[in-house]
Amino acid sequence: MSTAETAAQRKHSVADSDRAYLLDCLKQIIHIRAFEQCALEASQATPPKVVGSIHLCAGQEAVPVAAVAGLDSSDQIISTYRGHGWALASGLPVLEVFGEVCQSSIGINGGRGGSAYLMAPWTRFIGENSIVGAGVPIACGVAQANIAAGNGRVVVVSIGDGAFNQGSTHEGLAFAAARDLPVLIVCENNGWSELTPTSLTFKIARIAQRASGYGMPGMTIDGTDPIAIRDTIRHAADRARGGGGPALIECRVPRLWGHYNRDIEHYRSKEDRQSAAERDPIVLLSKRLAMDQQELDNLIAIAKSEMDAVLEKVLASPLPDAATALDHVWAPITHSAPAPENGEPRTMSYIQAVNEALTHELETRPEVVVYGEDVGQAGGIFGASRGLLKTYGAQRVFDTPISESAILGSAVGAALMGMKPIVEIMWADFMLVALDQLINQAANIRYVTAGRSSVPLVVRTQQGATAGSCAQHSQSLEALLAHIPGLRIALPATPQDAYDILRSAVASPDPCVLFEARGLYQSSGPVRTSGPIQPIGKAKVRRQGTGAAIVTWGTMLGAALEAADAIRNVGVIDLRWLSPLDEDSLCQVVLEAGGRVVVAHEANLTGGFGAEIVARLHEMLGDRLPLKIKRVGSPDVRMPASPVLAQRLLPNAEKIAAAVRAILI
Ligand SMILES: Cc1ncc(C[n+]2csc(CCOP(=O)(O)OP(=O)(O)O)c2C)c(N)n1
Repeated sequence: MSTAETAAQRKHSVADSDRAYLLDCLKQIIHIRAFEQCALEASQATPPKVVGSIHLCAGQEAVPVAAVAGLDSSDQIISTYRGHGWALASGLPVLEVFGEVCQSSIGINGGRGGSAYLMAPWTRFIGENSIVGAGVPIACGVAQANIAAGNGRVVVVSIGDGAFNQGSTHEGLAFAAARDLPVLIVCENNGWSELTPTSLTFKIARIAQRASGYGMPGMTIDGTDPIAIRDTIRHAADRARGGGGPALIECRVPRLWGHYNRDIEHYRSKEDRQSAAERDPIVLLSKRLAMDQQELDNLIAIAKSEMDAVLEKVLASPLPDAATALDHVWAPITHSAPAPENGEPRTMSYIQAVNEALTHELETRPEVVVYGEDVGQAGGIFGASRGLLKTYGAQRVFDTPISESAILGSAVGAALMGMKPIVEIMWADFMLVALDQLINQAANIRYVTAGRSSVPLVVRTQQGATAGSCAQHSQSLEALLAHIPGLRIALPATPQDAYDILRSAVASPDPCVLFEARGLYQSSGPVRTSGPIQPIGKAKVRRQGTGAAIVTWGTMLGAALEAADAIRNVGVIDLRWLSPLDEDSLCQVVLEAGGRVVVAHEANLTGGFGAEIVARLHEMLGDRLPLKIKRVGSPDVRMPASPVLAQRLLPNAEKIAAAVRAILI
């Protein structure tokens, strides 16, 4: 049989309706390949025209192209760092995508995201993620927002096979399944987890087998076949849109090039590379369409020269303006005066005040949702959300799996889409298993998108040592998060502040973490619930005094006041917010106290926020007056469960008073 006859026969074997679609897919795949080829060459040029690591998707292009074909035009996409193909298939302008890969001012993020963290949440392409698995919980939150909006959208989150051993992937799958979220988890299984074959790290034949463990359908398909991909995605998307919940779609793809641009693949056999090359979707599709080599070469050459022209334009565009490097870490703060207190106060406990604030926000803001472990039916283990599920329903107040990454990550996704999630992390210590979603995700988004997007979520947690609490339930962790640009941090210490600060945090355009004080939950005091929202970042002078000043926050406020009462003329300032820090009030109090300062906090001293206060006071006031400063905190040990041992370590009124007396000598 002649070659011509074979080609003719093949032509007939593809239905006419599929032909146009497959040809279109082939052209898109060639377009993406040209992009990746150009980016690779630019990164290998001397000197390199693209700096840093880039992760290219050669061999995997059919997945984004055909998945998008199976989706509705408003469905959304989250990809990994290997996401250029997804960005282009989603319709982002090629110049802006290439500009971002080159960290140029014309990049979609003005060079702040780069190749591996390109973000465009204002489009259907929400963004890439450079943290393996992190996109899955975020997709859950986007899906929550879609359900709340009733817009019928589905979210696709694409991850690699290696990512299926990542905790946040498991948590996201569990969360999506528990809530029947319209999320499609697309696994681009290229057989490699960076430099390691994933066969070494899985004891299952197909990743999609995992799906049944979560109670969702799982399919394994050929990730080079645009028809299989489109149809599987379309079917799963229709099911999810109809309330059927998430699905896991494993697409088997070849990885044609290395893990990243400088990967020489010394660890990979020739045979493996060869068998990947045979599965190149360009080769397979052109054969399926019986395209002759000349026609294919022409398409490739045209795409390459178009892409060279794009790169040229990018390289001719200005670099980002270095003067903007500090912009968009946080939303600007308007320095208004504290709102006047009005209305009659009612006496209530700290935890009741939290409940009142949650009630107010749910009542007045339809975008607010309140969730976490035990938050719904039980009303929170401390009672903060008691009664809220009954009043506001299970779409707005609900229980989650024990999945802190999914709780925080879904809050990121929901906030990104305009919701106002208020999530509870039962104990601050538990936040440590999920810090990625706060530090790598929430804190970055405003900055990376140059202020076009933000994630104004609120995390409520509680901390501190109480009688019998063990080393894993007693830490004071505020310094850890106050270190992170992009987050707002507060520590309410009175019932009134528990109410006011929560309401201010909900009004804040930036992510806020509130460290409440478990030891104070049952303490009572007057609370005005009728006043306006207080500005964030305002300290409160609790005692006036010119002899010395105690600077404190959170659980140490009571001890500081007791210490001040024991000595004449000692001022106390309760910082309340560590970010933003009220430097003006701090300086004023310290100036009034003649530079004699005790900084008191429950956390241990090394790297505690007290060290930051001391450094700032020296920088701000060191040349105006002599400073005499002492810090009081826990020593650098782990916290024992025994109250006898713990009391020996924890700061208290006597220790603070002793420090004040020492600086008064
Ligand atoms: C949480 C986390 N751990 C490790 C890494 C380093 N890392 C980057 S890519 C990668 C391999 C991921 O493999 P896979 O999920 O299969 O995706 P692929 O790179 O093959 O697309 C690793 C380990 C990371 N970025 N994030």
